Amino acid sequence: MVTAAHQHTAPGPEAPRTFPEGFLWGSATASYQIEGAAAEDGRTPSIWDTYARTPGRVRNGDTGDIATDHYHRWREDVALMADLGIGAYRFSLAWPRIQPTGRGPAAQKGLDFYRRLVDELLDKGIQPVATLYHWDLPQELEDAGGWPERATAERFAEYAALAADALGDRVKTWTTLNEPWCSAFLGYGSGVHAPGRTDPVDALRAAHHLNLAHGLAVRALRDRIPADARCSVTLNLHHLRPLTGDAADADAVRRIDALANRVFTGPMLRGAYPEDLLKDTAPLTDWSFVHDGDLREIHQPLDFLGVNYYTPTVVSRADGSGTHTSDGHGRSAHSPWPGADDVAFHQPPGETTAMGWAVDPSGLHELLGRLASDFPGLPLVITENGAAFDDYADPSGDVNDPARISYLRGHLAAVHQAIADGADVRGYFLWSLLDNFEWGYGYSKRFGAVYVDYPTGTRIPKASARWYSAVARTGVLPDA
Ligand code: IFM
Repeated sequence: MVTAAHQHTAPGPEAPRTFPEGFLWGSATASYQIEGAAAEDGRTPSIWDTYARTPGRVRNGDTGDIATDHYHRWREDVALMADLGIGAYRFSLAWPRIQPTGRGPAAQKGLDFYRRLVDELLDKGIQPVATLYHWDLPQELEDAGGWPERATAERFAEYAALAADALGDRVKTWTTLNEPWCSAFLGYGSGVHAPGRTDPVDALRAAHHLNLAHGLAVRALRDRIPADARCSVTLNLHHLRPLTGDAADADAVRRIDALANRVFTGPMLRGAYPEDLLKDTAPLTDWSFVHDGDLREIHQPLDFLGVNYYTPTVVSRADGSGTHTSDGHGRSAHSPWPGADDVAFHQPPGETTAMGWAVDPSGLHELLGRLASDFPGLPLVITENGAAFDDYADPSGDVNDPARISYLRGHLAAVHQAIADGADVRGYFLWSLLDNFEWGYGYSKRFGAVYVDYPTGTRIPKASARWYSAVARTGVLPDA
């Protein structure tokens, strides 16, 4: 995916927005959100199974037990992608399916599921892009301490090795972690994600051990996969804006940038934690959980950086009252921002999606520009972008979602502009292929290009799926 020749076409008044030759058009999902079959073929509970079963955690008491039943309908889902002309499929491997206790030998039935899926993708000419971890930590590893414990990173490297041994001959593009910010700060800080713990120091420890897990896993992958295979990580980089031009608000941006973005890009891409992050959090921890040699281990060469973008984040300096305002990730009495209780989060103006997230493609354009200048030479791939809306099937069975088409068009125009400005963006993955389990929101939010009728499992491509299909097939973004 990262070897394509890149010719940039700047959009002029008459120029069609044509993407570079070889640009990869994909769609994305994640194991717990779509697979179902929670107890099949030896799979054990993950932290999300436990969390979803805890009353009050997930809207309507929804769980991933059945989800979209992809574990049984995978062939149909691959056929759907093939019909839509999608060139790449980003999916995640369920750790508790492959290594049910989080340690020891692999479960062949779990691996067989992914072998069959990948073979089918390859057969249909769809490039598989495998993510090792999209939040479904085996519960046994959480019981042993979870991500705040160093041993979890070591277990992750062993799991990465098993996955690479089994699939490395077929999967050429690997991602270690999806959005480690959510795993660390929503999982162990605010508690709105599994495992639902709320300790700011545990959140920072988790962030470090996720960084370490990434580095160790890249090494395990590189030792096993062919030299032309690619390794990456996907981050949900927050595009931050100050509420006002005041210096205090600029400082709020700096602090959240450290906790949201640079806590990962620092060690992974530069080999060091940012000094300001260590200073801001010094009242909470001395970071002695960072051992000698860890940063060298984390700082592995990557073939591209996966970027997930949905909406920008607006911050200001607040009065330090100790509570935090909603930041779009669910409400909690506990902050996901250790040591930043005096930062307030604000709803950006304008149109929103069903998540309440502001629709603002300019944030994506600016984020890509910043990444291109901060990390020159590192190719970028949009590994997630998309929107939830209140979709429904009309009496004729069609699902019309013009707001999603407009969202996608705006964001793809932003990607195109970023490329024209010089950012090396190699691909775009729409989140999501299917409506699915949206974490704490259960099935109440629909992100799919394909509608899922949950009682029957029936799939209905939405109007946006047909629209995206035309873009993917032609590589050209239509004006309307
Ligand atoms: O559904 C999630 C996905 O699992 C991770 N990125 C954001 C999406 C929408 O919230």
